[in-house]
Amino acid sequence: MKKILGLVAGILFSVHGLLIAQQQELAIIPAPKSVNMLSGTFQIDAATPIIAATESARKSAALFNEFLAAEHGISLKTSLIALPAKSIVLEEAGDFSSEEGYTLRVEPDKITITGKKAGLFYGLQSLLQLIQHTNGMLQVPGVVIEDAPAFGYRGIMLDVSRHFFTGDQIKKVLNLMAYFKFNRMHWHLTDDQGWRLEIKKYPKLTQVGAWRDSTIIGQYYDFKPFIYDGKPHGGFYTQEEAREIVRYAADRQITVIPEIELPGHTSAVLAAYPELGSFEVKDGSLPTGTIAANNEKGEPYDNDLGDAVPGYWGVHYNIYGPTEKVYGFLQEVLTEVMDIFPSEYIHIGGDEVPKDHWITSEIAQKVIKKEKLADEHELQSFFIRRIEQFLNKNGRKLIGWDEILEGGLAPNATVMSWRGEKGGIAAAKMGHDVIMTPNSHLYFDHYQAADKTTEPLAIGGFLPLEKVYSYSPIPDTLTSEERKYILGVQANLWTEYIPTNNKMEYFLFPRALALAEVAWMAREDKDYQAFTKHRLPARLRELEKMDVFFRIPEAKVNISKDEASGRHMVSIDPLVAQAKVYFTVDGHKADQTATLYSGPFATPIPGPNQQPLTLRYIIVTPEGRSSNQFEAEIKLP
Ligand code: TNX
Repeated sequence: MKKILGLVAGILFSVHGLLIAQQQELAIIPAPKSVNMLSGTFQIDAATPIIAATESARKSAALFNEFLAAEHGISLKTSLIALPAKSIVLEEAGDFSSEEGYTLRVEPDKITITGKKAGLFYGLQSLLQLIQHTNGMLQVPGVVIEDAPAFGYRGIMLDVSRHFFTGDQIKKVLNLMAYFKFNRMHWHLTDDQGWRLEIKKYPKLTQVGAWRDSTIIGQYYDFKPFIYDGKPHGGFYTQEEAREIVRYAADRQITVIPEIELPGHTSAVLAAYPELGSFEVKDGSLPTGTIAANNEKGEPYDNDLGDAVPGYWGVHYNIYGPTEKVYGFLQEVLTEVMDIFPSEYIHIGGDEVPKDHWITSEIAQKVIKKEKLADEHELQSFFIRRIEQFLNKNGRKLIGWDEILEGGLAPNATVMSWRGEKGGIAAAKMGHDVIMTPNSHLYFDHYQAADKTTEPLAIGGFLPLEKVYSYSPIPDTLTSEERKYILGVQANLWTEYIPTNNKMEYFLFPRALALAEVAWMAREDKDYQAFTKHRLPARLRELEKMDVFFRIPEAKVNISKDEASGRHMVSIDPLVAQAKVYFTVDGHKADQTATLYSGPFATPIPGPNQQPLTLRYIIVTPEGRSSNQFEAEIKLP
């Protein structure tokens, strides 16, 4: 009897072990909150119906089908009513406990996803990530997943002003964002270097403001004076195209938040309408002594004298005048913006506003006196409050960069904390909502390697994957009451140095996958080792099939001493599944002529007083893309 019990226990134990092993094999990013493996698998084939009774479930089913067709070459039929056949059932449950959460149950004869509208969509994304192509069959392992996000705001900001990107490229990114359960796309539509949204009342915003003659080349400090490429650059979205993006995003449970910068970052606007600046334009020109061709410090914009949309970066001095004319303009612009974007939030920028023009502007100084404001900071706050009142009256909420705290925060404003977490902490303590997007951890325009010469030109900084992953949006210094104001996180992709689609994808991925886990998972559930062991390699392999030009990350390299031989053992595990590794240990270049890695190897026999050796390697993906050459030091003996 004892023996039998022992045997049963043994079997149970090994089944349990197997389930745990499988559990770790699931490659869903972001990893779900709770996973329990079941035995058996569900096989998807062309005869498997999707049962979807509600309209939104059918919409999500259609998108699921699009993905299946593109990646696995099959398309399923959707039925309104349950069928006797084994099927995928979408149960839209109005009383489900969470808006975005879902339960996904996979059994050999039935897959059931339960949740509200967004939850069903997310359940389907998880299901897509569970599908394994084995022996020509599409298999889904038996499992029960219960899942819900840690944060309600999971965003990525795309700057389309510094460089314009087509609607198709925006859609490609939206599609990927949805797949990893992001729900906000913050669209930075206006800045000094280009205005990108058609405004019917002010056609020159795009006729003039969307185009520049030339763009600076290289890093900002590479050439003094600057060198320009001599190529016109520009573009904009018609209102119809913007609406199409909004719809496309909404189908994927993403809200598009438009940003219309004020009162700074307005050179493109003032190139089109110089009378909206802080100085009076008389007879088409500005007062003498205030004009500079290059818009240097303290100089107003003068369109007639050759100022145009600038093609160089940095903080510009042009700002709106605090006038009724400007408020009227902004209200008309925002009215058109609100009509296109149903988003509750309207982002008004508010960052990096040098006050020099207001200091020397008679118009601005008069307002300061009349309104009894202490200084130009209070004038900015006064300006933003006017805009907030207008947005609130129209049922919208104002969100701005953390500089909107300076001179007094508008009463209902939400703060996007970018200069670290300071602004976010201050706002939360004042009872304002906060989105964390610190430039220490979430600026995706920063370099991905410490040695900048190995990477494509970027703005600066160093933001490796692991650092993104390590971020936690809730500062320890906040009380539990104050923590509730931290609504979530966002990465910002500024595009001064990102002019192509490939480069956009290179800077977004794989860092966006790390951010997906930061945004979705509870802090205590995150685990970088688990993330990089199986989930990331599987997803990167898939991203390659989806034609995403992600950066191929450094492999996991482990160097440990083998006590018996006194030599070191080196293992190199790439973070792209099925990728090849070629390496050298002789200090010379690694390319595809080098040794093909086939498993852990012993380091060379050390000579007397052996100096450390350098391991060099490259990673070549299954489709043949090669990584940068990476290095690691091997200390001997
Ligand atoms: C600061 S972050 C800016 C942007 C730049 C970015 C470059 C913020 C609100 N303003 O105008 O593009 O740095 O990293």
